[in-house]
Amino acid sequence: MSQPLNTEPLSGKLTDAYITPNQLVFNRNHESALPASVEQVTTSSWGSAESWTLTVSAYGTDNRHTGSLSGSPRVLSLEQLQRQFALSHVVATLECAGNRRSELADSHPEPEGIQWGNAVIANVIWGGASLRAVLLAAGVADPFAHHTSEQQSALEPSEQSSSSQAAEWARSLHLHLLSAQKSKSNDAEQAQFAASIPLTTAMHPNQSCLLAYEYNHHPLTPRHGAPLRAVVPGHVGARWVKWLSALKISSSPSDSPPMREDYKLLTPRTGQEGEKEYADKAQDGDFRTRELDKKQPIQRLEASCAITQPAHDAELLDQADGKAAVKGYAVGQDGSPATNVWVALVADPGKDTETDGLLRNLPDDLHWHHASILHQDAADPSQTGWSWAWTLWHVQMPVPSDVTSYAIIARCSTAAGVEQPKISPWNLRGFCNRSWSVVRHVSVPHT
Ligand SMILES: Nc1nc2c(c(=O)[nH]1)N[C@H]1C(S)=C(S)[C@@H](COP(=O)(O)O)O[C@H]1N2
Ligand SMILES: [Mo]
Repeated sequence: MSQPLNTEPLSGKLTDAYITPNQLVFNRNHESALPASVEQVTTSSWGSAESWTLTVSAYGTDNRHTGSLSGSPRVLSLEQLQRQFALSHVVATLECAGNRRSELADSHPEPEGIQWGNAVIANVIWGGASLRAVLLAAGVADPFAHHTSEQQSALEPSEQSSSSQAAEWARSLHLHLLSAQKSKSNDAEQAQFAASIPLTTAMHPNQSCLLAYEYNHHPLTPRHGAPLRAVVPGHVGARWVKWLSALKISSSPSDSPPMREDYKLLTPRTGQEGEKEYADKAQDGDFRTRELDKKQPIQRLEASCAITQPAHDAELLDQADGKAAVKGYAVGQDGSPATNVWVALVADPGKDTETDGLLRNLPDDLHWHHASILHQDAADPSQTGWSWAWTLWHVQMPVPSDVTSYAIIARCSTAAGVEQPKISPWNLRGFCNRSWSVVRHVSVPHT
C-alpha cells in the first residue's frame, strides 16, 4: 500500500516570496481507506466537480435559529456555491500543528509523528465562498447581528449582544466540517476525516472563513482539497478539511479521529513523571485514551516566528562587512498580525547544550536587533486591525570577530502585544511548538 502524500519545501526557499507559490505549498494527508495514495486523489474517486455537493444541516439545536435548515438539509452544488455567492479572498497562513516538531527532539524525547522542520506552513491567497454568507443564506441566525464594528475586535459575541437570542444560542454550538475522504476504518461516520470549529468562529465577519475552490487565483488542485476545502484562518491546518462535502451545526464537537484522538496536547504532569516515562506509558492504549479524554482538541495557533536563513551548521563565507543576513517568517495570533521581530546572537555553547538550556541561560544584557519587516498583509491591517497572513522579516546581524560558532535567536510579538513564548511545553505528539526560533552552530571561517 502506498503512503499518503506528505511533503515539506526547503525552509530557505519558503520565504523568498510573500505569497507562497502553489508548488511550494506543503502537502499533509492522513491515511485513508481509498485511495491509498493522494497522488491517486483524482476528483473521480470521491465525485467529480460537476456532481460535487455540499450538504448543510443542523441537528440537536434550537431550531428557531436555524431557519430553513430545521426542516431539511440544504444541498448546494459546487456550481450553485460559485454562482450564488460572491468570490471572496483572504490571505491566510495554512500551518500544520506539527510545524517545527523536529526542533523539540533537541531537548526532549523525539515526539511521535513526521519529523517536520519549520516549513509546513504556506501563506496563500485563498478564494471561495464566505462560510458566514453561506450559513446566513441557509437561514442561520447571525450571532454578531448586534455587534458594532468596534466590538468585532473580540472573536466571541459580546456580553451585550448575548442579550440577543442568536448570540446566546450560538455560543455553545459547533460547526462540523466533513470530508468525503473516508478514514482507515471506513464503516462509522465518525471515521470520516472531519473536524469541528465553534459556530461563532465560522460566523464571525472578521474571521474570514471560506469554502475555498481557488488558491492564488488558480483552481484548487485535488491534492489540496479540490473541489472544495475549508479555510479556517488562525486555526491549525487539521481543521482546514479538504474534499469538504458537508457542514453540520451541532450541540457537540466532532468526535472524528482528528478531533478525539489526534490533535491534542498530551503532557506529563509536572513533577510527577518524566517525559520519557510518559512517552513509554502512552504506548498503552488504555492510558492514552484516558489522557486524551482529559484534553480539548487543539484549535487556535499562537504567535510564532522562525528563522529560515541561515540553516543550522551553516558556514557563512561572505563576511566582508562582518554581518550575517538572517531572515524568516512570523505569524500572529487571533487575527492580530506579527509586527515586531527581534534577533540576537550568542556564542554557541556547543552540541552538549540543549537548545532549551541555551534559551534558559541567555545573558541578561543580550542585545536584541529589531528586524525590518519585508512584507506584511497588503489588506492594510492598520485599517481593520485584522490580518491572518504571515509577516516576512530580515536583519543584517553584526557578527563579532572573536566568535567562531554562534547561535541566532529570533522572537516576535503581535500588533495586539502578544509575545511569542520563550519555550513551549513538550508534548507527546510535538504539536504547537511556538518556542523562540534558534539556529545553532553557525560559523564564520576566520582567515
Ligand atoms: N480530508 C482531509 N483533510 C485534511 C487532511 C487530511 O488528511 N484529509 N489533513 C489536514 C492537515 S493535518 C493539514 S496540515 C492540512 C494540509 O493541507 P495541504 O495538504 O493542502 O497543505 O489539511 C488538513 N485537511
Ligand atoms: Mo496538520
